Amino acid sequence: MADDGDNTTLAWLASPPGKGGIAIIILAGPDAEAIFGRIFKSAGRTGRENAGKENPTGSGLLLGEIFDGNDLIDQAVVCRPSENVVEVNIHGGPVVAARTLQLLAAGGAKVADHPPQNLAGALTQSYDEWRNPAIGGEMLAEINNAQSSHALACLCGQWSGGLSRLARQAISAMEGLAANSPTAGAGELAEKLEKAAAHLAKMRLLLKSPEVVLAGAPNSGKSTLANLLVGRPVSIVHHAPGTTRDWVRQQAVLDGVPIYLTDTAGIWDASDGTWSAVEKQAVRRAHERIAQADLVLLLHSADSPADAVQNALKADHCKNILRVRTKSDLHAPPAGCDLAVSAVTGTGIESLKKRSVAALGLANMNPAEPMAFTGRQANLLLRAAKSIRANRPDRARGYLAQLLEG
Ligand SMILES: Nc1nc2c(ncn2[C@@H]2O[C@H](COP(=O)(O)OP(=O)(O)OP(=O)(O)O)[C@@H](O)[C@H]2O)c(=O)[nH]1
Ligand SMILES: [Mg+2]
Repeated sequence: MADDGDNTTLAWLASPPGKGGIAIIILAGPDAEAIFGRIFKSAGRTGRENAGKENPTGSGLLLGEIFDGNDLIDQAVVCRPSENVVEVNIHGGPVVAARTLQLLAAGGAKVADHPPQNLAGALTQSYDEWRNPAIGGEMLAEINNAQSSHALACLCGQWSGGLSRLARQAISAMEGLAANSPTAGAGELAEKLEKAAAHLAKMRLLLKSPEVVLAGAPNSGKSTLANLLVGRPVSIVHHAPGTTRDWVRQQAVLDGVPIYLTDTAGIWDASDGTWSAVEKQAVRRAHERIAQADLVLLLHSADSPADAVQNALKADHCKNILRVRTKSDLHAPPAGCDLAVSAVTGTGIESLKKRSVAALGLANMNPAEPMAFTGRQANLLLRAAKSIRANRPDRARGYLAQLLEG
């Protein structure tokens, strides 16, 4: 089946690339059994009655271990769906899958980038416009990074619509055009491609889950707000200032956008040398998290002002700061304060989520809109746009075909 018309034995990763629970590797061809036999030690057919039996053969599932010499690589469940085909199920970390493929290659298998029938076939047989294997492969590689349904929609929309549809429309707009001839509506078309490329930074931020850090003076309500946004009591809350020492980082979803939210120790001016050694470390660790933030929510309340903290943040080179007045149920926010919340009554929390997403530049992302999510895609879109503007539809078509098909 997979011997490419000669006597080659192929090995390929049949599960999506990237992190996952299990990885499936298929070995197919005349030497499949021999190559696999060199790295696999069977522990017997699965099922109590077969445990410990030597070299069980035939159909059914085999449990065993994969070795590189004396080094144990992983446990594996193995089956033979047909003659000369071995299906190997191992744990899904990319390192284990890569090492297993390397071992099979060292044993004589040819490692293929994708199944012989090609990834497009694996994704769908149904619609021509869905045969975009390069974008589909990149989507599968990124899919585990999409940590909310909105992020998933923005990613998956590019394969079945968005980016793929735009590229197909652009190709058909240039169908049959000779080299050095202008494309109708060239400027508008090139702009659409450039716009799709410009979305790369946003898509990367969305897929990595931005780092949002809660900062403020002790007792300003950071931990209370962290617990509310995460949806469970992840940090200790107490009326005594200085409760949080080690920072606490958890996933949360703000208005559909997945983020990592970090609650930090309260920061205050200790120029009088009143910090204890532990407090000093806690504040240093808070600054470390703030320096890496995509957005800092700087909390302040009537009893915990922000000015000293804001000065302290300057050293962290933190540009994206949203000032949030807390405990609005206890003290009415001062005039001119445009973002006030109460973690007790919930007032202002929805507005805080929306403002945070906007401050991250991730508001109003429409999953149907064409958006590049890899550097390869953005690069090809920009090249295609440049070619269209230079009246080279032949080149532009080539770049766009490459975008879709690899
Ligand atoms: N009424 C009211 N009390 C709040 C609100 N937010 C926090 N508090 C109270 O303020 C006190 C301090 O809250 P924390 O969330 O522990 O404050 P923090 O900023 O994490 O404090 P440190 O960890 O010490 O820096 C607790 O008694 C909370 O119950 C709020 O919105 N309304
Ligand atoms: Mg705290």
